[in-house]
Amino acid sequence: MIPEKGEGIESVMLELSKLHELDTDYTRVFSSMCTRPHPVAVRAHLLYMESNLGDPGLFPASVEIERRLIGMLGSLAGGEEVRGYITTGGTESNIQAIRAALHMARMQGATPTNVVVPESAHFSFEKVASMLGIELRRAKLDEQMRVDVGSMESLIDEGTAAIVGIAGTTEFGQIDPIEQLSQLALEWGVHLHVDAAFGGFVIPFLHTSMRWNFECKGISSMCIDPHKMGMSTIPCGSLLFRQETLLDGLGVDTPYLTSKRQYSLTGTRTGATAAGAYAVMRHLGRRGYARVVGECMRLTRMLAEEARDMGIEPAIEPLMNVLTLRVPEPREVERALMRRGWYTSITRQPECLRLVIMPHATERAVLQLADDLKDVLVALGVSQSL
Ligand code: 0PR
Repeated sequence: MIPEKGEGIESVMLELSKLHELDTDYTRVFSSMCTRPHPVAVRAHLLYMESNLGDPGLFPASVEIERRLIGMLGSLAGGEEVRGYITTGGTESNIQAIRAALHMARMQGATPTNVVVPESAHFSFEKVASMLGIELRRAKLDEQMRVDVGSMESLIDEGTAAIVGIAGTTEFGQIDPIEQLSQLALEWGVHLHVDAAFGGFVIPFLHTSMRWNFECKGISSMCIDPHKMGMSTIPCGSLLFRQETLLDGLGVDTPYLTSKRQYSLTGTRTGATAAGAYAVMRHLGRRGYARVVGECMRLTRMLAEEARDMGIEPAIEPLMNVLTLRVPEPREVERALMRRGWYTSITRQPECLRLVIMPHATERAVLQLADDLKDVLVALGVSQSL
């Protein structure tokens, strides 16, 4: 209830500080794809706290930051000339990418009815389907948890508005065969959207020759989230299009505002997270992110090694900083780890213990987690010989 008589600032802040203690400190969190924002992102965010990109004429500085940020994200995504905007995260980007694809298909005289996604697609695509009134077709995965291109192709028909590839799947950290999907998109003349919400700030810094971005000519749109491995403040995602006409399809007239068209899903939207992402990308640069990703990968491999010493194998050899372990009774193990203060999660199919090794992870935490995992497995009687 809103109080009749207002309270002093200090007393309100005291109440909030106490409440804040309930929030989880990231130290023991291995379940999240977010992390502590980089301090420079926080400073930039605070500086641009008042800005509203929903009324860009009032906030030209934020408009310029967004333009530069899209340019930087585009270069990360292998496309120098991309068009796009800063979203609230992967969910908004996925919704808008498919909306743009539907719009384009209709403009070309088609009657789009479905979108084909890998079975590993993030649950945001369920929202996409229900909001846009289209059918979601799910293509099968191979044993490495990558989408099976044959299965994908078998689901495409004349009603297909778009196909989706995932560069960094939520559950297994797998990368779909984007190059082959790109071929498929070109052959069928359909929109290919690549969801790199998580992988966009990881894959460019791995030693891999895998092609995953706009260098593949069949890709029409991509999303990359600065608020995940980009170490920026929440909520910050991005939607990138190869062609301006796709972005145009999202536009609505905004007659009484300082700009006459708006392309975002939300109306009022902060410029603060764009400033945060811009600041951290400028500050870290490619080398800084390479160091961060390198350390996450070192710890991921260390944890995988520790698990192997316990006789536990990963479901797939980790390509990114997501480790999925084939532990017996994963739900029991997750609960037991929780009782020891560790936040972990479980994959759906197959059920594995899932650990995301984010930039807040330390070697100390990883080794303690490994020790606790060993104890938990012994206590549950699923491993006697440790
Ligand atoms: N695409 C992929 C590949 C994702 O992994 C996610 C989110 C999204 C899209 C949607 O992004 P937004 O949540 O930013 O809209 N993946 C994480 C997940 O669902 C999000 C997350 C992050 C969950 C931090 C928990 C958490 O503590 O697991």
